[in-house]
Amino acid sequence: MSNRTFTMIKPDAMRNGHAGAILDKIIKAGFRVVALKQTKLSQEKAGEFYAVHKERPFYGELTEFMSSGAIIAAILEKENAVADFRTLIGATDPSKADEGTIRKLFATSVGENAVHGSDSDENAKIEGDFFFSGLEQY
Ligand code: 3AN
Repeated sequence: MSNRTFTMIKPDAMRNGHAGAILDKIIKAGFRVVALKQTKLSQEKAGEFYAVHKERPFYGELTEFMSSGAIIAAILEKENAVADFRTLIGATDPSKADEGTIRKLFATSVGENAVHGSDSDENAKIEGDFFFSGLEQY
């Protein structure tokens, strides 16, 4: 089991002014920031990041949305990071997310759902390395 996960604060949450509140919840939940940056994805880069969803009907919408504005990308560390972070953010569809979760509090729809969280240790490593060099991970 790895102790790291990867997250993005998505363009909807950035535009709606929720980035500070989301980072506060993450840190108060016991995650240590290993790496963090604000950036903006091109549609091509967003497509590369979400390549596993290439065949899904929402792929175009997803890559367009994810390249529509600034994001914050971060690597987070905590025991059982991947599973605990998925619990903290809640279900993909915010209307199905538990009370108090980040998506319940800050997401607007299944497409614009405020935050990304890695779904496995393997993907956490791939996704973190997509945004950060080894020197940037401490
Ligand atoms: P999660 O982000 O909870 O792991 P995935 O991996 O199923 O969910 O989906 C990746 C991203 O694709 C979601 N965060 C969401 O932005 C988008 N997405 C998923 N399902 C839909 C959908 N039915 N319509 C539009 N966008 C979707």
